[in-house]
Amino acid sequence: MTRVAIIGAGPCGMSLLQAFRTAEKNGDAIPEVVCYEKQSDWGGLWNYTWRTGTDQYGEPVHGSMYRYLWSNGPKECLEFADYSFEEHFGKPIPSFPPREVLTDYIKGRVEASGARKFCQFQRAAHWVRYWNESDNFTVATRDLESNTMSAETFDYVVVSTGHFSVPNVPHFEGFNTTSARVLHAHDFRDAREFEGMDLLIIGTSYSAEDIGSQCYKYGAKSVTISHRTAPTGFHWPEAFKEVPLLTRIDGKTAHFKDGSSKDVDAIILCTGYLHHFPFMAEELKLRATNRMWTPSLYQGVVFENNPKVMYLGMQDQYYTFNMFDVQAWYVRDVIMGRIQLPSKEEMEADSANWLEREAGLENYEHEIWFQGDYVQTLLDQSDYPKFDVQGINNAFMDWEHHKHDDIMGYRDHGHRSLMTGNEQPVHHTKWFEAMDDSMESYLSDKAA
Ligand code: FAD
Ligand code: NA7
Repeated sequence: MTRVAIIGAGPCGMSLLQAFRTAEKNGDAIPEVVCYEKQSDWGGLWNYTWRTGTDQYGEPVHGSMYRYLWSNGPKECLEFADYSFEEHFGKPIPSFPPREVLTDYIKGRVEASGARKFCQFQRAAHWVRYWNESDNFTVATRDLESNTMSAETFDYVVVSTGHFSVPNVPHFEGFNTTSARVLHAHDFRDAREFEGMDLLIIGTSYSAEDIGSQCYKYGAKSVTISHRTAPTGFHWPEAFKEVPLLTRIDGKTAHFKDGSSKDVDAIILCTGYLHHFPFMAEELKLRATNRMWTPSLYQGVVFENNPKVMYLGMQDQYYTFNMFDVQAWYVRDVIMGRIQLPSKEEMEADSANWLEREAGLENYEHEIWFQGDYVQTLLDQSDYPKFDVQGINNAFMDWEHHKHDDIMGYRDHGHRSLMTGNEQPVHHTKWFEAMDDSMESYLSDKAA
């Protein structure tokens, strides 16, 4: 029997588990599926942990999520086509749920389908190697509780370990001597730590805008955002300032490229993450950066150098959970022989077309339509329930416009579900004033 190893049970791994389980429930003969997850539960980054650094078993802590995280895009853009929010919560709910609510949703689907039986938790993949002669893989894992290694043989390996966990940590002059607290976004947990402080953020992407906004919401005195390429351009409140790149820090005084300076109490490096797969043998390792098209992955998922290795969710993400689903359904169908892969040359030629298109993307609108086209391409190839990709692209456009109009208020809008067609309500409390991020508060119709 064909054996499939899935490494990581975050949203991508869960999508693939759901894909196999759906086929199984339809009466199809599925391969033997084993999913190794190093945490004690599925959910990936969405499982909040206070831990940073290494965990109780000496493994690197995976989590980059922080307390009080609210979805940074409308939930209508990430909704599963086979399991709507309304099905899960029993009613329409507002569009930008806090972490606990989204976690409940993604876990709810796989709990209901019975996919847990495929998973082995607290088991970290440590080594994957391919054998030419037998055309299969050895996957060595460590059981974290008993601290014992074991190895099994598989015909396919799917890597779904994410790429927003291993921080990209640049060095700036003065970091070794400053008394300001210096940390990467990966280790940021509770915004209240920065109450009353002058904060310096390096970077201008999602982590920078969200951590900066959140620290301000929870009482930071000022937020200075330092850019390498270009300022964010959002209409920030007065306590914010955008400055060019940090050149050095003397004591607590940060100096910037334009000659300006600012005294700061803490520096948060929102400088992105590394694609890092230390457990993969050299020739199986994806070498990538966070961009719209990932070179060497046919259809964004199949490793061209060895098409029995697949990587899920490796591109920069506007689309998330439903893109992971269409990727998972595609990968499942390749493994089950329903989709035939072309020759290596044809795969490379197809990727070259996407790469050429990626090179012409000039702004976020282009990127969203590009990713929408990619999602549609995969959607057309499997029996994943069809959904309105253009409608989702348009919801993303509205969301981006709301952000540019009011960065502190974009979460105060409701969007329309593209899966059920229903308008979703506006949350009872404006995001900036909503300090209670519990599921109970979010799902109730009025503030407590
Ligand atoms: P992950 O969620 O990272 O899951 C990977 C899993 O692999 C983890 O469970 C991990 O424990 C496991 N793993 C890793 N290494 C091993 C190993 N060696 N052996 C076994 N298991 C292993 N997306 C949104 O849609 N909306 C948001 O609001 C949003 N906010 C975000 C905020 C932050 C701070 C970050 C970092 C990301 C955010 N994202 C958001 C994007 C996020 O990447 C996706 O939502 C999603 O979590 C990606 O799923 P994944 O399965 O690819 O990776
Ligand atoms: P991103 O989106 O990869 O952005 C990384 C940012 O870091 C980006 O603004 C980069 O600036 C900046 N960067 C990277 N290296 C440096 C150095 N050396 N110096 C200065 N600035 C640097 O990562 P995020 O963490 O924001 O987002 C990742 C996910 O987390 C996302 O899906 C969210 O939902 C949450 P550049 O523009 O390249 O000059």
